[in-house]
Order: sequence, then structure tokens, then C-alpha cells
Amino acid sequence: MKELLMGNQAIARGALEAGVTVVTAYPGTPSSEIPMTISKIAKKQGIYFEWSTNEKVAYEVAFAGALAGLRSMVTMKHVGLNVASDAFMASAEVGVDGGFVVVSADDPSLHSSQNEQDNRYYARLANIPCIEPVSPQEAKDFTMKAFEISEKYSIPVMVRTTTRVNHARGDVEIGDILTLERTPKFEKNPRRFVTVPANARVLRVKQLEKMASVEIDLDFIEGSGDLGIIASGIAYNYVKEALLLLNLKAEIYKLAVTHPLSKKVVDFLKRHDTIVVVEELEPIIETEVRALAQREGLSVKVYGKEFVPRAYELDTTRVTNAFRKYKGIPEEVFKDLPIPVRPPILCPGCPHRATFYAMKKAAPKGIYPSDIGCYTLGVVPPINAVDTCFCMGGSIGVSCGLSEFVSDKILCSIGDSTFLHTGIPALIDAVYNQHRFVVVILDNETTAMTGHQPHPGTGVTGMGEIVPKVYPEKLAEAMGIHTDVVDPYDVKTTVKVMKEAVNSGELRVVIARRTCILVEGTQRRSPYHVTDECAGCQLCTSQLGCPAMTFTEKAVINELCTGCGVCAQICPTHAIEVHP
Ligand SMILES: Cc1ncc(C[n+]2csc(CCOP(=O)(O)OP(=O)(O)O)c2C)c(N)n1
Repeated sequence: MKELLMGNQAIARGALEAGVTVVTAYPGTPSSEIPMTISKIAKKQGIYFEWSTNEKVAYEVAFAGALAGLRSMVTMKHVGLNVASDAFMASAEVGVDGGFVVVSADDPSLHSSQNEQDNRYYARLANIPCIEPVSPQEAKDFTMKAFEISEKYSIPVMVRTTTRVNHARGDVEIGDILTLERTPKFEKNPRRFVTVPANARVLRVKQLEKMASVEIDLDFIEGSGDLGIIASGIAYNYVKEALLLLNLKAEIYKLAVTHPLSKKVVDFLKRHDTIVVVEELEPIIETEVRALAQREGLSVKVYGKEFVPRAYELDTTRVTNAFRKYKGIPEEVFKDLPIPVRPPILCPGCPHRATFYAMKKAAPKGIYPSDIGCYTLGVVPPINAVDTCFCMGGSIGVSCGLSEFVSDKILCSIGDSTFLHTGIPALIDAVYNQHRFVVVILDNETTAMTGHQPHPGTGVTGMGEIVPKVYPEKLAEAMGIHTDVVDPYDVKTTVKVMKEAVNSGELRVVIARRTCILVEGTQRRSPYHVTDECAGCQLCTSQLGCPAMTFTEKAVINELCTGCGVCAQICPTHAIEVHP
């Protein structure tokens, strides 16, 4: 039986058909639908699932499952592996008992990410196998295979995907869900599990030996021609289309296992005088293929990034142009379709808008370091209250530094999920090292940006259980920080509390708590309208930038109004009222 599945659902299905019993994750595009799929059926299937506080914890929990002999999977976006990398490196050395699959969902072209990063480097850094599907069917099959390989060599296996593979949909052959009757057990073994230098030195050599023996048979070769093409990941699909468009003949080596390279690659090199490596992002395979050719004493000419762009994702046009360049024929210039630009913007009624308004009122000339979440959209005019955004949790750490080096007033903004993810250690640093600035936690009681996943502050687990909430104010107060909790829809009080915090000259925390408008729903509030009292001062539109407001001769509120009432509170002529 076949089912139309998204790549991410296919990975989840593959894990189920491989008998997975532990799945953990921290959300992040383009990976989020894998754990979201698992979370819905975890209880029924007897799977332990958790949304973890951050990727490092997610990694450690799943790794523990694998150490106890259970098939385990952890999923994250590419930058998530930066957060998990300490645990990741150790796990590669220690090895696993149950199959352990690490899904790294990379985001070439940064559709929804802070940077572009090729995590195939991580597979090399940790020296673990890396396999890359190109379709939903392969996403399922390779996930299953990854569990097998992991158990065969007792090593974590990376399934590396990219946005187009995660989000593409296609027919997938559905098999049976596997139930493995395994009793988890932890057998003490300090020589393996306690990585003091004397033990870790031994593990290091063992791991090298283990990886030297890895041979995974998933690659295939197709087509014929003098030219040899090596393509991996989604680039393989573009190569096929480009060859058709250009009527070009070539033998294609479709690389599924991108670390370690199969011995078959050498035979392929021996058959060709010229090879073009087509891979998205970094010249990793290209460099390794060149090294292989040198080691084997082959005179084959290897091309890659001379023709194939290194930045951003590839597509059929870019790969076709790469081959045009290679053949010395003019590249085709495609004009972008005349689609109107629609930059992302905070939703109408988003409580973050009101919080930013109050921050700017409290310190109009302040510096506003920020973080990653919906609130990063506070960078867009007219809000302009986001001066930095580097990495998750970075707002507080950067404020610790800036507050020491510049004399401006500093108010940083960070979301509730992000605060719990990596904000806490930086806040402790601020207390310890006596840094003075204001931390505004924009607590919309969810992880909105990535699809409203629960987190420790929401009081609901990934399996749907109701548990005690972790309150950011209790954490901050326990650190000895004066902390206020405000409702950003109450503009007057929020501005007053922010001003007090800024002018205190102390380290302060202000928690702006108001449920995300998409979670709360808009039905409960009456929309507003503008009366004849409007003086046309444009304060509302110029300060808030709410998509529910426009201005012609006077302010106009459209049907997008959610009834938050923030604009009514700042109107100097009281010309905004609830719609009669
Ligand atoms: C290291 C890392 N992990 C995950 C993500 C994906 N991501 C972006 S913002 C965000 C959290 C947003 O939640 P919150 O801080 O509560 O802000 P909100 O969007 O709800 O305003 C996540 C998980 C990321 N960008 N980087």
C-alpha cells in the first residue's frame, strides 16, 4: 500500500517500521514535522517521546535510550546540532547498543534559519556514517537502514536531509510497524561510559577501527557517457533534469552514503577522464574525491564548485547553468516572476507588538539585543526594536558583554521557549558578573515560531500529559533578580514597569505574559473601529505597524482586527473604540 507522505512524515514512518521506542526533539524548521508526527501516536505505539528543553538535552535523552539497548532517534535542524555538539561528539566515541539515528535537517538558502551550514561536516568531525535521502520513499527506507547500520557498527548514524527533502511530498510504500520486545537495561561499564582521558584514548582508536570497517551499500550508478557525475542529496534530482534539458549524456554516481565514501567511488573514478561533482553547499565530496584520485594515482580531472554555486540551495536552473558553464555555452538568465514582495510581519494582535512598544517608550535611544523567535520580526519597521539576533539565547549573553562596554541603556528581548532553551546560563552569568541591563521575556506561553510546540513553561508534555509549569519568574527570582510580570495588552502598566526597570540601573527581568493570539484565538474579542475623532496624527500606524490598520486620510481598521485594544490605548484623541 502506498501513501502520500511528506519527507518528514516518511522519516517518522521509517522509524516506526524500524521499531523505534525513544524519540526526542527540540523543534526547528525544516525538521519539526518528524517529532510532531511521532508525538501524535507515541502513546498508542508505546514510544517514549519528549519535546526536550533544547537539542543537547534531546540528544542526551535519546542517547541514553540507545545505551539502554532501545532503538532511539533524535531530530533537530542543522543549528540544533551546534547546541547538541558536545554530547554528539562524545556519543560517537562511546558508541551505542540500540540503533541510534540523528536526523540533521539542514536549511540551504536559509528559508527559516539564522545561518547556512552543511552538517555533513559534523558527520566527519564526529566520524560517524552519514546517509542522505532524496525523496520521501528514500527518507523512509534510509531511516530504517540507518537503525540497522547503527546497530551493526554500534555507532550513531546521521540521516542528513535538506528542506526540499523534508518538505517534498511523494508516494511512499507503507510496511508494518515493527514492535521490538526489548527490555531496556543499563550495564555498568566505566571503561566505556566514563570518558576520562585514559578511557577516551582507547575509545578514540576503537572508533577509528570501527569506521574503517564501515561499508554501506546504498549508492547506485545509472546512465552512460564519457562524463562522470557524482551527485548527492537533492542535487541528484536536479542533475537528472539538467541532463534531459541539455540533452547531455553522462554516467551518474548517485551517492547516498556521504560518509564514509564507498569503495565503489574509486572504480567510478577509474572509468572516467572527467568528473563533475554536483553537491549543495560545501565542496565536501569534491575535496574527498580529489584526494581519492590523488591517492589512487589517477589522472581524472575533478570539477565542482568551479561551476556549481556554493552558497544557497541548488535548483534545476542553477544546475543546468552549471553544466552550460562547463560546456562553455552561455548561461540562461531567468527573470524572477513578478510576485509582490510580502515580508514576514507580526500577526495582528500579536502581544509582542505591544511589548516592543513599551520597550521603546521606556528607552527610546536604547540598544535592543534580541533573539530567535516570532519576536525577531520586531526588526521590521516601524517597530525597529531588534538590534541583534545571532543564535538562540544570544540576546542575554550579548547584553552581558555590551552592558560592560557601552553606556547606552540595554533592553534585550527573548521568547519563553528560547529563554528555557539557552537563556538561563547567560542570565546566571549576568547575576554572577554583576552585569546591569533589562531582560524582557516575551512569554506567549508557546513556541510560536516553529508551530506552537509545548515547552516546560506550558505545563503540557509532548505526550499530552499535564505537568507542573516551569515559571521563568521563579527562576529569575531564585537568582535574586527583581522580576515583574506584566500583561503587554495593558499598555500603561507595561510602560510604567519597563521604565522603572530601565531606570533602576540594576539587572532586571520583565516578563510580558500574554498567550499567542493564534493559540488564544480571536473569537473571544470584539474588533475595534476608528471614530470621527481621529485627528490623523498616524501615531497608531507609525508606532505599531499592525496589519489590521491602514491610513488614508485617517486611520482605518480592517477585518484583520483581533480586538487586542492596544491601538485604542495609545490613541491621543481616544478615537478607537470597540466596534458597536
Ligand atoms: C539552535 C536552534 N534551535 C531551534 C531553532 C528553531 N527556532 C527558531 S525560534 C524558536 C523558538 C521560538 O519560541 P519562543 O522563544 O517562545 O518565541 P515565539 O516564537 O513563541 O515568539 C525555535 C525553536 C533555531 N533557530 N535554532
